[in-house]
Amino acid sequence: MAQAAVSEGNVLGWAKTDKRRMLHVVYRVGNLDKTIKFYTECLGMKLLRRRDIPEESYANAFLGYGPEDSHFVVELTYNYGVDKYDIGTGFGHFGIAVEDVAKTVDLVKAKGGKVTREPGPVKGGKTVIAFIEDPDGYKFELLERGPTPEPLCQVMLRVGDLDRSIKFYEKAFGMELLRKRDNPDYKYTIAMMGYGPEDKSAVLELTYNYGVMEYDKGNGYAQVNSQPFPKRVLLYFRGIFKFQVSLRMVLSETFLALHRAYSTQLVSTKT
Ligand SMILES: N[C@@H](CCC(=O)N[C@@H](CS)C(=O)NCC(=O)O)C(=O)O
Repeated sequence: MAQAAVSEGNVLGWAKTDKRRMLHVVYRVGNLDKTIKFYTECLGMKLLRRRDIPEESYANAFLGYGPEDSHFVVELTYNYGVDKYDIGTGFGHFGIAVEDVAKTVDLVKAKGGKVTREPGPVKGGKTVIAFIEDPDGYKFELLERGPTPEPLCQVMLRVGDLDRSIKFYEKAFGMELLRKRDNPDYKYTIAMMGYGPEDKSAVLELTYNYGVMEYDKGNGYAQVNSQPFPKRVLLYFRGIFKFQVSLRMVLSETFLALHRAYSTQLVSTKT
């Protein structure tokens, strides 16, 4: 197989040349119409696309702040008849950049939404934030920032070994460590990983809470899709979080070696 001889250098090289970016964050919701209403009315997202797949008993809706070919978007999945999911503890929140957190919180309250943390400076920092919950209980952190091309700016995941995770996202996905910050007063460290600067593109915010090695995945949050390739497979990192990557990449021996090293699982998918 030609791809079997690909070196680690080449695997990492693809990340620089294949126009990789975070495409979709995929998760399951119990009522598509209710979630679409909340995201469009309270968070200012647009409904970009909706499709029903009755033969497989599910429907999808794609929402975001701009077209899918240039923006990171949410991909909601509704499975017929399932109205409740367990979000688990590994998924943290989505970050949304807004120009006025207090105003957004007022709007969320006016629409009957749930605010779990009132606007104010983040503990140990200056950025004004607030936390709200969508109809399924997925948390959104509102971050006060100036205008940005990518308001859907973060996916926060909790990890049990930060350095191992950083290496994994660098090596398996070609992401860069954009920033790392320890917050000893509140006993956590965060690492921002992604394909571009934080103010212009969406990033993964990995959070390590001192001494916490294990989290539950639940069954609500699914995966981040990166790589605009037609043939993709799902990749699990230590059985917790999934990423979709190209089949070509997965066929390389180096990539498989990375998998063994990081105890990931591969699962095929139709999309
Ligand atoms: N123990 C926290 C650690 C992460 C954390 O505290 N993140 C900051 C945002 S970077 C936060 O949520 N602060 C809450 C606040 O300021 O009220 C967790 O796992 O969510």
